[in-house]
Amino acid sequence: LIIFNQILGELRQDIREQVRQSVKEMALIRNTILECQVCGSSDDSASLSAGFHEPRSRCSPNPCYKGVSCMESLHYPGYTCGSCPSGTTGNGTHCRDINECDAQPCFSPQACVNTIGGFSCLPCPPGLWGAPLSGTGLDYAKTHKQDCVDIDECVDLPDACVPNSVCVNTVGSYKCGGCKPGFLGNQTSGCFPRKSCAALTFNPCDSNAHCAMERNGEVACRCNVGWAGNGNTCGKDTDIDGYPDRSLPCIDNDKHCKQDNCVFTPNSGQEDADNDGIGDQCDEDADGDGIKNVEDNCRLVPNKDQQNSDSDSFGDACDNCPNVPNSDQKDTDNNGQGDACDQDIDGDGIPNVLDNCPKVPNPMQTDRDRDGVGDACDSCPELSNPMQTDVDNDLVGDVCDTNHDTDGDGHQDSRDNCPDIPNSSQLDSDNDGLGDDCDHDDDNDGILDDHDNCRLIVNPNQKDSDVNGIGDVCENDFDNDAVMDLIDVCPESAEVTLTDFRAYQTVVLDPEGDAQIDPNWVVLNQGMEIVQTMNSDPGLAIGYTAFNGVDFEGTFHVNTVTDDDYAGFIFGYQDSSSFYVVMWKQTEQAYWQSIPFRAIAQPALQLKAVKSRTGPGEFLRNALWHTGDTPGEVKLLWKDPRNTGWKDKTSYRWQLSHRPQVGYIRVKLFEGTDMVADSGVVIDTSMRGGRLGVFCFSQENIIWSNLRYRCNDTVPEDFQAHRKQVLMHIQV
Ligand SMILES: *[C@@H]1O[C@H](CO)[C@@H](O)[C@H](O)[C@H]1NC(C)=O
Ligand SMILES: *[C@@H]1O[C@H](CO)[C@@H](O)[C@H](O)[C@H]1NC(C)=O
Ligand SMILES: CC(=O)N[C@H]1CO[C@H](CO)[C@@H](O)[C@@H]1O
Repeated sequence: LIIFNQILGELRQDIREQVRQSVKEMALIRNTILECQVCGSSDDSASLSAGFHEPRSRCSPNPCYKGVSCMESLHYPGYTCGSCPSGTTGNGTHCRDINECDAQPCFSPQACVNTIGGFSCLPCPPGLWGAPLSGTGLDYAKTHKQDCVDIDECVDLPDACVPNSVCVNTVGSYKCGGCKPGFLGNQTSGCFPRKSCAALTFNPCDSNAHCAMERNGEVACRCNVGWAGNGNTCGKDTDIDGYPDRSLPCIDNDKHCKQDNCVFTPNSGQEDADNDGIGDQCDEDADGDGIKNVEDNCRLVPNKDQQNSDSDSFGDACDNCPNVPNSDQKDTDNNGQGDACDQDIDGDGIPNVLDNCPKVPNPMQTDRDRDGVGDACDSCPELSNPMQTDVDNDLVGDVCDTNHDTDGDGHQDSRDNCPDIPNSSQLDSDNDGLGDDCDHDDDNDGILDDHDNCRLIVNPNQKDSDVNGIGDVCENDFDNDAVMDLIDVCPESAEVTLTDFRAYQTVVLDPEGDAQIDPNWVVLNQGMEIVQTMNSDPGLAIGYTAFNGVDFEGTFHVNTVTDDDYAGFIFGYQDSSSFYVVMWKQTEQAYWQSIPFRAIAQPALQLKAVKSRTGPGEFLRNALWHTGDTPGEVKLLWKDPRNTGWKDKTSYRWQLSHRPQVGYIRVKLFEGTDMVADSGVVIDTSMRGGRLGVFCFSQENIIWSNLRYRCNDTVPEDFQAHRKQVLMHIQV
């Protein structure tokens, strides 16, 4: 207890001590405050305690930079300032703006806008897109960057280019190109679906017409066989020569809407010498001189006097050599003076007697083999052959004729510009000796064919302003032959432009026999109509143009009731032993000469491949007559099972498709508007292309009218179907 009391006493002493201490301290603080003059008295502090003189605050008014906090301090000067606001730098009392743009936070230096205490970036430039950026402080500016990425206008702007055209995105912009494949037009006019007959919402064609696509993508209407007109309006065309029986109310004044001036006899040229509205072909007095054609020695030139100074059948008024008999009236240079009386037949300035090619213009007279026959007309320009014999009528002289033709296109290897690729047309656009078909740069402009937007015309710059994939220099005339593609029968061959048989080679198929006379060919309508007037031996008139794939059509009409013999047409002609013929007879008949063998003709329309060992002569003559195979001469590929012959004074239209690259042949025959025969798909590769012509055998007064050929290498759809069928047959 004594110890407890002792401890208690010490504790009491301690507490007293502490109270005395605190009282002392309190007094000291009070004195300090009282002594304080500097602080002065504020209203607030005054109200604190009425009894004291309040000291003034060092932070009021705020001595720091605007917006920076102030804290009183025991140290001089009695306050401290907080740190400068972000975006500025300094000690708190004084703060300076930082230029964040120095850190280049924006897409471009020019796009950065420095503000007091921060920065902001201008929006991305046109064509680019990025989120807006602004901020404060260097650190922020250094760690953030305005991102502007390219806008793909082609995707994001639905109307950037006209619909269905090519849109090309570029950085910051875009370009509009041509129309997409399958569309036609441009950025101004718009791009519209390439027309197609199937897609027409409104059929503009006559009910007797069909719709066809032109090369330029336009839709055209063509009257069906047996109808004529402009396609929008068609009328019956009994003689199938392209002119309707009655005039048609066409709005475009198309000449094919005018009434046919010979309704029942084909005359595709509508020739009318006396302008009496009746065509020469059916006008009993074509020149209107009062003398009927059959008696008139000038059928087309009025000559009442019938004067005829020489002994040929042409009166002076229409005789191009009035004083020299010339029943052929041939006039090679078309100068109005017949060859028989022309001192310079070819008009090359060199008189016939001195000219080494009297019938082919060659002012230079070049003659490499010095055989007296100029190169221009020499069938063997490098081998002497003054006689120019050419037994097989292939225009290659016998001495240089090898008949060695690896690819079967009718051009012997030594003359074939593509000896291993069948190419009858021998087209060589750049004249480099290499045919287009084995030349990878047909026009020699350094741009390979597969990439050349004008394959046949030199255009190294490939300029294509309307971006349609066809170069400017060949836009409307692909082969540069001055005939617009629209009417060009061979838009991709400068050598063939329009159907024209005005220049032709005659081939007599029985030169030995004199059973009958040779045919007499008359060519009308700028080469689109041929008339044969004589009852003759078999003969051909063959155009000089050689074709690969071709479509060939024409109207066939026997304009007499006399005789009942053969007539037809030729394709794939390579020489007088190698060609295809489509021939037709009126009645069945055995040939009157049974030597060398008996030949029986049936009336059926027939398709024959002639590959003759003997060539022109009795064998080939009888083999042609015979409806059947004659080994070594003729193969009958097809005959019309109806076995009916042609009718007098009736028009028939044939349509032939020949695609030698695959051996496809198909012939259709129309009588009036009806198809009466169709060979179906016939495959034969004996002739890989060749020339076209017409054929007659003992029949007179044949008209081949409204002739039309077209280059066409497109293999028809029925070819594949046919192949499948044949294959299945083989498998079974
Ligand atoms: C666009 O096509 C229209 C109509 O075919 C034609 O008149 C115009 O010249 C073309 N414009 C250009 C730039 O090719
Ligand atoms: C070319 O032949 C094909 C197939 O036979 C045919 O469809 C097309 O119409 C022909 N082209 C021309 C321009 O006649
Ligand atoms: C056999 C044949 O026709 N061959 C080619 C000849 O040339 C044309 C065009 O140049 C090609 O399309 C043929 O295929």
